[in-house]
Amino acid sequence: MKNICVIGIGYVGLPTAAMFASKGHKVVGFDVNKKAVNALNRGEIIIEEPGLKELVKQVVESGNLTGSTECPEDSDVYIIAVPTPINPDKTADMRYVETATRSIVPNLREGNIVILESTSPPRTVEDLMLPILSESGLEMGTQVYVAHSPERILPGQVLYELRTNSRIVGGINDESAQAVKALYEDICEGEICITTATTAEMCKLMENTFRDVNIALANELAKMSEELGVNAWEVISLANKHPRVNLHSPGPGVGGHCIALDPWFLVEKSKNALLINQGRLINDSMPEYVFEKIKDTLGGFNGQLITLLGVTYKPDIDDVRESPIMKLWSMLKKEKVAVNACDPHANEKVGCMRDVYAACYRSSMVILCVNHKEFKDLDFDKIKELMEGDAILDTRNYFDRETVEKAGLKYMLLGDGRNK
Ligand code: SAJ
Repeated sequence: MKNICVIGIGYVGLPTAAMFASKGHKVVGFDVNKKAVNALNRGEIIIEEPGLKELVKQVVESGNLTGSTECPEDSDVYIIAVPTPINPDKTADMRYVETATRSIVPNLREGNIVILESTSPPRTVEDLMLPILSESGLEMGTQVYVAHSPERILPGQVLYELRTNSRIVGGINDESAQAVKALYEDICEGEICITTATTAEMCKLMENTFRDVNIALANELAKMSEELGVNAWEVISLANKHPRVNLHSPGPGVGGHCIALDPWFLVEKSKNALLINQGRLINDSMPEYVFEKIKDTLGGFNGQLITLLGVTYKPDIDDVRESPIMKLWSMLKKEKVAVNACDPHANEKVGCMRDVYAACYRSSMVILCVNHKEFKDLDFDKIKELMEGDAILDTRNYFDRETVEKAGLKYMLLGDGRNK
């Protein structure tokens, strides 16, 4: 059993803390967010993640997990899982990692383990963390073990993936990597691969960058398809029958605090990240591409009401961070367009409507932005009755064209250039 301090009890830190606590470790979730810490000590959570509420309640009641706004003094292991946002100029904002690292130094003891889980630019462990940790007077790698072990968990299935995904452990030396591997074997049934800290940083970034560049390819295909008179979704479906082709899906943009941000860490650090930079620009162009499509369909904005179905960054979760739909919504607000934004999952402070049909009432155009399960099998006859206009724009290939058209509505699909 070890005393573990998880610094940052957010989307990654809290599930990780709960998992270690469920294996008998004594875990303290250290966070500056008093609301999160107080909720934790009540056995509650402030994020939506299936199964997490029950697990947190169980380990808090067992006494193995507590929250604190102070860094505990007697930890054996420190896991840093704080945000690594991007500045407006697309450079990495590493202040939270730096602050978290500094908070460890006064309590650091021989034999301690320090793990960076936060997704970070290459060389963060070597160039940012080690000089700070060395202020303790202890020798890194022999008296204190240091590693980077990025998470790969998919929001919405976090607890399952924490347990089953393979993990990369990148140590500043082999002793560090071995010590951290032994620790993660308590919660991870997947393969645990050993490497260097900087290689681990690069792996994490390349995993998400691979996805972002492939989504950009799909978005570029959508634009080309509208230009050339084909349906991008049909091209993708047929091309993916090739055994080694996996075209991704177009959409109204790429959101989330990972795919939309991580590639910028490489653009900042390498002058060779040209394709990666272009991919980000293509994906970030999609909210405006959809905005222009709305404007063209309506023949300009003249007081119409518009309905956005879904504002989170992906289906069936509450997270709106970097959501492209939030960008689209603010573009419409800037043009003084009346918008009913409907989302059954977004947290209440976002200010969304919850009822689809109320959101469609007197609407000139309904845009399906996020394929939440609640938007499947809608009653389009009822929507037709409620709307003032008849335009339905599907940005996710989620609705059935025939069903929509049978109700007397005009169905448009992002990336479908047929019937131009
Ligand atoms: N998206 C598309 N088209 C696609 C796939 C996704 O437009 O074909 C959009 C989604 O709508 C969303 C965004 O991309 O706005 C990102 O969605 P996602 O499900 O791909 O990514 P995340 O951020 O929920 O999770 C990713 C995962 N990384 C990979 O799949 C390589 C997850 O494993 C990581 O742990 C996570 O980022 C992270 O925390 O880094």
